[in-house]
Amino acid sequence: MVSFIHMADVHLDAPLISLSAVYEQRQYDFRQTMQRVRDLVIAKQADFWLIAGDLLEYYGGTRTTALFLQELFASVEPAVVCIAPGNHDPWMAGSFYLTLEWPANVIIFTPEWGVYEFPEKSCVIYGWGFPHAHVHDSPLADFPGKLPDYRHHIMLLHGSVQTGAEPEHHPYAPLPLAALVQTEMDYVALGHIHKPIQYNHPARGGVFAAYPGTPEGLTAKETGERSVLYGQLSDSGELRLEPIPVQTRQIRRLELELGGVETTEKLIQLVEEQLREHSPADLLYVQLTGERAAHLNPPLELLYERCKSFFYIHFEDHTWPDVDEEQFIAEGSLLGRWLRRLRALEADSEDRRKREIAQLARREALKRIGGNLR
Ligand SMILES: [Mn+2]
Repeated sequence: MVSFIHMADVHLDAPLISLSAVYEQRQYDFRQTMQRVRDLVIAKQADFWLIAGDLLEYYGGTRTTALFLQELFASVEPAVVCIAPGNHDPWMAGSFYLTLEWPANVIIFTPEWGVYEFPEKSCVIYGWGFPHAHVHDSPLADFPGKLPDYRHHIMLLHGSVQTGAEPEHHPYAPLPLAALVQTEMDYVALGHIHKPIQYNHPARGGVFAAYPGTPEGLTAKETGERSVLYGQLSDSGELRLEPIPVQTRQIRRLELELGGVETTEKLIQLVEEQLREHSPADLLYVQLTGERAAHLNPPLELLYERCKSFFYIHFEDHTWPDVDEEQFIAEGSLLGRWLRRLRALEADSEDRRKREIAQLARREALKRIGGNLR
């Protein structure tokens, strides 16, 4: 049996747009998550710690974080740490992969396919790394083939699996699913896609390739529990794969419908009730939605002040003021003429972006009008 912990896309030292106020703490979170993964490698006595790229940002990655990794990796010995550089941490001049001396139990794959044999485990690990950020050809075209005389074959790779259903037209390191199948691996440990995806083998059935997703939410979209994959390959070649949550904090998105709320006090009450079930340690993205009373402009600054106990909270006002536009337009007042022009602008906009801007302007107008209604 061989076992592994497979992770990808932790993106250490990445710029965190919109999180500048908590940047240092958040970076510490990401490193703590790495420590949690390290603890898992040790607790499971995994043979391999597979890291499928986008580990430490090439641009912005710091020496101190690289040294943190160096120490972390040394601490899992005799487990072997395997890294396949991705588009955010390519194997190129100036990378810490080349400038630092890594512990003896660390393998870093390069733009030339690497094949590492572990005879005592009857296992071979194959891998490839990005030479620079913009690779748009399949690295599988140069795959040297699988070695004979070994029981287990594992591939580590950063790239975009292509099943034919992907919307992306110019993917990074495209990996046609059929070509992946042809490599005859027992398992392909993938990185690049930030959500977990598993691929079944078309002939054998069962999972043979997977993306673990990010271990710590990087963008507001990466909500909920974030995991690494614990894998066991039995001597008969059967794969058991188990996601294990490792995140330090969870990102949560919630919608708050403001219909029927007419006073700031009611609004605060509603917000506080809804937030009660969430941990103050999480990152919350709250969208205020629905058609709301025209005279109540959501007082966001006040909400932020009231929600200070949360590690990070972001409010976005998507409500629509319930001003009777028709009536204003029919009256022909100055405000009515303003609304009519904004509506015409919206209707005449050719592309989506212009239409959205016109709509935002109309919403802003309604806010001003609504705020002054008696
Ligand atoms: Mn990537």
